[in-house]
Amino acid sequence: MMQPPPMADRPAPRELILHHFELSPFAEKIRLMLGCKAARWRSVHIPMLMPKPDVLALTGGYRRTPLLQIGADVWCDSALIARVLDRELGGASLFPATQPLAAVLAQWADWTLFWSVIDFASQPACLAHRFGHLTDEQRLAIAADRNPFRASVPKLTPNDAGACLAQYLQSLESQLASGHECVCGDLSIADFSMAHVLWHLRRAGPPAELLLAPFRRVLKWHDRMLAFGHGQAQAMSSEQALQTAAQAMGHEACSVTPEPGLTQGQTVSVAAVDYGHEASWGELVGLNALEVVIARSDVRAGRVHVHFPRVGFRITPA
Ligand SMILES: N[C@@H](CCC(=O)N[C@@H](CS)C(=O)NCC(=O)O)C(=O)O
Repeated sequence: MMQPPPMADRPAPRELILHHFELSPFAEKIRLMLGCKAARWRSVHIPMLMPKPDVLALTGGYRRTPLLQIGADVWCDSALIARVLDRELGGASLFPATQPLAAVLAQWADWTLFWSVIDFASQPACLAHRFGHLTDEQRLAIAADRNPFRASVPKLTPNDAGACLAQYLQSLESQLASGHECVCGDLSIADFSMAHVLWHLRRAGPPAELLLAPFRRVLKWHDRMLAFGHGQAQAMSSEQALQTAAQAMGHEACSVTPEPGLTQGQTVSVAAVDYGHEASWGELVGLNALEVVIARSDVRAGRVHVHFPRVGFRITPA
């Protein structure tokens, strides 16, 4: 069933602050989740390109988009943000116990499907569609920021990426043809991860339209996903968000389950292993199967707990 999950009786949710920019696909995953769960949230716009001093004041180094902030806790990476929102907002879980592989499929979409779309959309006709209105200077600034950012990701030619996408889309079409309304049966995180990537593809102009046209069930499913909308967002400045962190009373409870070479209170760096490797440093205050948490202090944000997913991040003792 592709219905928004019913909201259970539960205490009023805390103030959710999403730091994002409009064009970010990973932020779109989270915005659609917020829409699906009919959430009210605060929207902080972050610049698409470096420098991002107000982001770094919260994270201490990590620069990727989006971030979720609740008080003086900040969650990095949409895979972890999705779990926090699922818990925070209640209703039927988007990580259903009956579909244990939904999160694995979501991870595949966030990596393999995502980079196939990015590389397909690097062909001249797509670039002209997406960036044709920009000046040469603006285009060069985007390339100068993003080329080193993604340098560690293997690159496909647009043609090879198109061939991969045709296969992936055919698989999804067949899955939806076999009586499923959603990617895994019931609505799950896999739908949101595939939806944000196809959202980006559908904005890539005529070559993408041509590629997608035969996949009618995929397009219908995607339209249903987009119909969730974004919930109720209210703008907040990044200065206000930093003040919110500085004034927060305490942090989310967390503790360290020791791992070899990692113990409570030790100074560590945490960095993404795939791309965008900028590390955050701090005191290890939380570690479990799902997340690693460091505590760090900033003159403007105060003492912040920064949470990263355990999967896909390298923890290095100082
Ligand atoms: N695995 C990360 C990927 C995030 C990501 O690559 N975000 C892009 C924007 S969609 C980004 O950070 N680009 C560089 C930037 O915004 O500085 C997640 O799920 O949040």
